[in-house]
Amino acid sequence: MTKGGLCVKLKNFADHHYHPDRLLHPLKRVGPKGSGQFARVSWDEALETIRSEWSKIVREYGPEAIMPHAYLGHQGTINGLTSGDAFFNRLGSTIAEKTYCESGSSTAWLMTVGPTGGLDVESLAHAKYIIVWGMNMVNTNLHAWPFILEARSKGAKVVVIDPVRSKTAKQADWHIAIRPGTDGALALGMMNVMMCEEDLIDHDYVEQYTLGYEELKARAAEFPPERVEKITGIPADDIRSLAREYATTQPSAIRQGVALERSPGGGDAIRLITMLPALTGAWRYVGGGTVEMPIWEFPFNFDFMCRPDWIRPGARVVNELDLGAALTGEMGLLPPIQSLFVYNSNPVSQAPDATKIEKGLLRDDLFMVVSELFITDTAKYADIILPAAMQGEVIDLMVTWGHLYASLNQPAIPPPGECVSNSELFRRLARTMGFNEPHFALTDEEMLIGSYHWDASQFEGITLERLKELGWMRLNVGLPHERAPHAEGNFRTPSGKCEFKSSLAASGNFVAEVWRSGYTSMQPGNFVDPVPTFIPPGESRQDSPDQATRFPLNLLSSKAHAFLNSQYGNEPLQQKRQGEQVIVINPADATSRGISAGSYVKVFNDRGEFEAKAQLSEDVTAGLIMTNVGHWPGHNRRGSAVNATTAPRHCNLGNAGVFSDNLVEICAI
Ligand SMILES: Nc1nc2c(c(=O)[nH]1)N[C@H]1C(S)=C(S)[C@@H](COP(=O)(O)OP(=O)(O)OC[C@H]3O[C@@H](n4cnc5c(=O)[nH]c(N)nc54)[C@H](O)[C@@H]3O)O[C@H]1N2
Ligand SMILES: Nc1nc2c(c(=O)[nH]1)N[C@H]1C(S)=C(S)[C@@H](COP(=O)(O)OP(=O)(O)OC[C@H]3O[C@@H](n4cnc5c(=O)[nH]c(N)nc54)[C@H](O)[C@@H]3O)O[C@H]1N2
Ligand SMILES: [Mo]
Repeated sequence: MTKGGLCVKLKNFADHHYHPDRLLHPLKRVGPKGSGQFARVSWDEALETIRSEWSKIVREYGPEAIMPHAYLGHQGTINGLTSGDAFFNRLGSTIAEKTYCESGSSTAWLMTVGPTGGLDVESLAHAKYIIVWGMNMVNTNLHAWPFILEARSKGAKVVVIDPVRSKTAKQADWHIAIRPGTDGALALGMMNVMMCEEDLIDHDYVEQYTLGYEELKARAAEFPPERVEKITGIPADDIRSLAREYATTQPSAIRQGVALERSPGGGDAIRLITMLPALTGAWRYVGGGTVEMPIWEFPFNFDFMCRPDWIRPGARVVNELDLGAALTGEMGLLPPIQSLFVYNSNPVSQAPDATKIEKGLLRDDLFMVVSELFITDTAKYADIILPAAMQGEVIDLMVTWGHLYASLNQPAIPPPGECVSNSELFRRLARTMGFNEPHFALTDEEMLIGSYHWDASQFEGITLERLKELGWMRLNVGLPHERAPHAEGNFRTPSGKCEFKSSLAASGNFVAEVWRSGYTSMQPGNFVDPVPTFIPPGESRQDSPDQATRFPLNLLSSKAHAFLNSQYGNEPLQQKRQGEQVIVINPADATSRGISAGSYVKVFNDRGEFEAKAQLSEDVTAGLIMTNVGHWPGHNRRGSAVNATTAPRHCNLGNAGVFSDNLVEICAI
C-alpha cells in the first residue's frame, strides 16, 4: 500500500522499543499523587493490590464505581479499541463510551450508506475531480497521496477544503478556506446549486438507488449560495463553481477527514457530504464516490470481542470525553468513580478539558491503575503502573483506517522485561478476579480467530495461516481498477438505498456499537432529524459573539507530523523533527496584540491555558489560530498543551469530540 514508504512518525520505531525510559516492570506509587515517585513491585503484588482495592470498592459502592478508560494506543484487533471490553463487561464496571475519534463520522456514514468501505483510496488514481475535505492528507494519510498525484498527472483537479492552508492545501489546485464547523452548510449550498438553481442531478441514479430526494431538495432550498457565503466565508460564486465542477467532472471523488466531526454539527455535515456522490451518480464509476473509513469491509465478530451479553441491563455508560466532570464529581455520578483503569490512552494529553481531568486524578480516594509503555502525563498520577508490550512484540491483525488490506503483525522480538500485551493483561486480571469463563483462557491466536467471521465473502481466501506466510492480503472486495461498489446501489442501509432521509434516525440518536463495548444505545428522546441540516458551531465569532468578545480566536489543533497522537512525543529524534509547540497566527492578529514572530505567547480561555511559540503566517486567516496536538504536556512550558483549552462537548452524532469548536485569546508573555 505504501509502496515501501514509511511514515515520518515511524522512522525511529526501533529506538522507541529500546527507549531508556520504557517501563519494564510493574510499579507502585510511593510519593504523593502525581509526584511521579514509584517503586518496583512484582506482578503478583500489583495484581493482588488491584484485587483487594477493587473488592473493597465493589463491596462499598458496587462495580460501577470502577471505570475503564481506553482508546487507540494499540491499533490491532485483540489489543486495540475493543481490547478489555469483555473483561470490564464481566466485571460489571461503568461502560466507558470511547468516542475520541470516528464515532461521529462512522455513525453518519452508517446512517447514510451503511457498513460499506465505499471508494477505495487506490481507485483515486482513476478520478478526474478529487475533493480532500477536512483532512491534512500529506500529514495523516500519506499512503493515499500518490494515487491523487497519479490522477493529477492524468489531468484530475484536486480541491482541498480546510480552514487552514495546510501542507495538503498548499499542494492543491484549489484551496477553499472554510470557517471551521460549517461544512454542512457548504454541502447544502452545493446541493442548492445542483438541485435548485441548475439541474446537475443524475435523476436515473437518484430514482433507483436513493431514498428521500424531495425532502433533501426542500432542505437544500433553504441554503442558496448567498446565504452559505455568510455562514462559511466562501464567496457564493466559488460555491457555484465547486458544485458545477464537482457534479459535471466524472468520476468525482471525495476523501473525508475526521476533522469534519469535530464540531457540534459534524455528524450532519458528514451525512450531507456522504450523499453528494449519490446525487451526481459518481458512484457509477471506478474512482467515483466517497470514502470515510473503509474498516466496515472487515467482517468483525463484535459479539465475540466485546461480549455485550455480559452487560447487565441498565448498566451505566459514561463518555470518556467527560472524564474530568466524571472524576471531580461535577456529573453527580452515583456511585462515584472510585477507581480508574487506563490503558491504550493518554487522556491528560488527548482528552478535552485536561485541566479538570488532572484535578480529578489528584483525588486521594481514587484508586488508579495505568497500563503503559512510558510514564506519560497520565500515568504520572497512577497508584499502580503495569508495563505494556509494544506492537513489534505481539501478534495481532491490524485493522485499517485508509485501505482494504488485512495485515498480520507478527512479533519481531519478545517483549522486554516483564511487559505484557493487552490480551495477556486481561487474561491475568481475569484470573486475579476469579473469572473462570473459557473466554479468558483463549490464546492470542484463538482470540484472532474468534474476532472475525472468516467465512464472510470479504475474507474469501484469507486465513490466519496464509497471513502468517504473506504478511498482508487484500480483502476480497474487487480490485482498485475495477471496483465501483455502489454502481448499482447495493447500499447497506435498512432500505438498501443511499438514505437522504434516514430510517435509523427515527429510532433516535445512536452510537455505532463498536465505540460502546458492543452496547448499542438507541436512546429515545435523543432525536436526530431524519433529513440532515446545518447545525452551527457552538463557539465562534458568528455564533457566540458574547464569548468571542473575551476569546475572539478560534483554535484548531491538527495532528503533528512526527507524532501519532501523543505517541513518539518522547522520542528525541521525533521531537527534533517536530520542533517545539508552536501556535500559527495571522500577522494581523499578532500585530494587534504586540506578538512578534518567535516569541512565546500564552493561549487561554476559561477552561485552561498553555504556552507556545508564535509563528506568524498567512496560512491561517485573521481570527483563526492553529497548533498541533501530541506534544507531551509535561515537556511543554508550564506543563500543559492544547487540550487544557478544549471543550468536553459532543458532536450531534456518535458523541464525538468537538476539538475544533474552541474559542481562546492569546497574549504575549
Ligand atoms: N502524522 C500523523 N498522522 C496521523 C495521526 C497523527 O497523530 N500524526 N493521527 C491519526 C488519527 S488518530 C486520525 S483520527 C487521523 C486524522 O487525520 P485528519 O482527518 O487529517 O485530521 P486532522 O489532522 O485533525 O485535521 C485535518 C485538517 O482538518 C482541518 N480542519 C479542522 N477543523 C475543520 C473543519 O471544521 N472543517 C474542515 N473542512 N476542516 C477542518 C485542519 O485544519 C487540518 O488541516 O490522522 C491519523 N494520522
Ligand atoms: N485537541 C485535540 N485532541 C485530540 C485530537 C485532536 O485532533 N485535537 N484527536 C483525537 C483523536 S482523533 C484521537 S484518535 C485521540 C487519541 O487519543 P489516545 O488514544 O489517548 O492517544 P495516544 O497518544 O496514541 O495514547 C495512547 C497511549 O497508549 C499507550 N500504548 C500504546 N500501545 C499500547 C499497548 O499496546 N498497551 C497499552 N496498555 N498502552 C499502549 C501509548 O504509550 C500512549 O500513551 O486523541 C484525540 N484528541
Ligand atoms: Mo483518531
